[in-house]
Amino acid sequence: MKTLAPSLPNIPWEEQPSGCRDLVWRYSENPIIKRNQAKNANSIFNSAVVPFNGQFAGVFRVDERTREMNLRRGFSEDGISWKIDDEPIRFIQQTREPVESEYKYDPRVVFFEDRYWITWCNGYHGPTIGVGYTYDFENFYQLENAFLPYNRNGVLFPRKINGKYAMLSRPSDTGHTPFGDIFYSESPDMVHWGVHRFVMGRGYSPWQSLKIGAGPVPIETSEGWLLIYHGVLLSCNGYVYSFGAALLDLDSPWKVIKRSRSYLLSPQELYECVGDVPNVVFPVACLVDGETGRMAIYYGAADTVVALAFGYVHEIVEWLLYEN
Ligand code: BMA
Repeated sequence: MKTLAPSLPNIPWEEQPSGCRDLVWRYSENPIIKRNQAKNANSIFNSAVVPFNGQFAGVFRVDERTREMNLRRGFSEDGISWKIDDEPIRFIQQTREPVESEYKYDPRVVFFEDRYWITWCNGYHGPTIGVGYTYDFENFYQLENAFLPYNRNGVLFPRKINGKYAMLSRPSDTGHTPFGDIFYSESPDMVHWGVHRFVMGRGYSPWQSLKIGAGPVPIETSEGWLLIYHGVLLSCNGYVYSFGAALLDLDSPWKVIKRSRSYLLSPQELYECVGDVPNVVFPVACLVDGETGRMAIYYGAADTVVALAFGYVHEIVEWLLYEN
């Protein structure tokens, strides 16, 4: 089994606590980002980070104290301690008719070809998938929305597949969406999306019975794309968000090779269970060291703070293939 990702020797890392048999374990100093550590922030969560110039950069979901949802930029030397801007990112519009979005949230970021691509949930008569890019984390450009409303959790693959850009997404509604399955779409130019395919649906096991959605950018391995995804169940007290993993075919990612029946992480710590939205772990970014297979998973906790968890790509893939 091989992880086909570049090496990242300075990936944030903490060894598995002794006696812990979980495939994914939490950072002992969680949460790494507090709700109010940027100006006027009500909460900072569901945020995306990438390696940048030997250090790290990110696009953060910062809900303002007006409770408006927006994206801000941040930088870090070690991937753990972050400095987040005072103001939202102002995208330079490269759309045919510039339209300010009503809100922005839940970003994903991935570097490929020559730039950092950003997708997010963009308010345009309801939620849909916004697409943009930056070369330098100074100037940010926005393209057309990928899909018609309503859609969320748009996640790009880290390279073209069969010569096309490829994206996972989760068609939704205008509210809190009591349903949801993952679909695949492709594009020749990052503007026109089509050739839609069903990937996988809710209901495979109870933790993912209500809806599912793609999490971080898929990780390429010799056995297939490793996708970390969130799943939701409805309890008598509301939605409970956990996350698990799936393995998708390398050339036809709408074909699921294996999928987890058990979750990898569910809300159990206080900072995951108490906050603006209780009982949420929501993964959106994953740093990977191709050399060692180490993974650092960034997830939003209780829609309030950012937390970190660790694991090994090969252990999760082997568990999916042989044990799950
Ligand atoms: C989803 C999104 C996420 C959020 C989750 C739990 O619909 O709004 O941003 O983390 O609900 O509230």
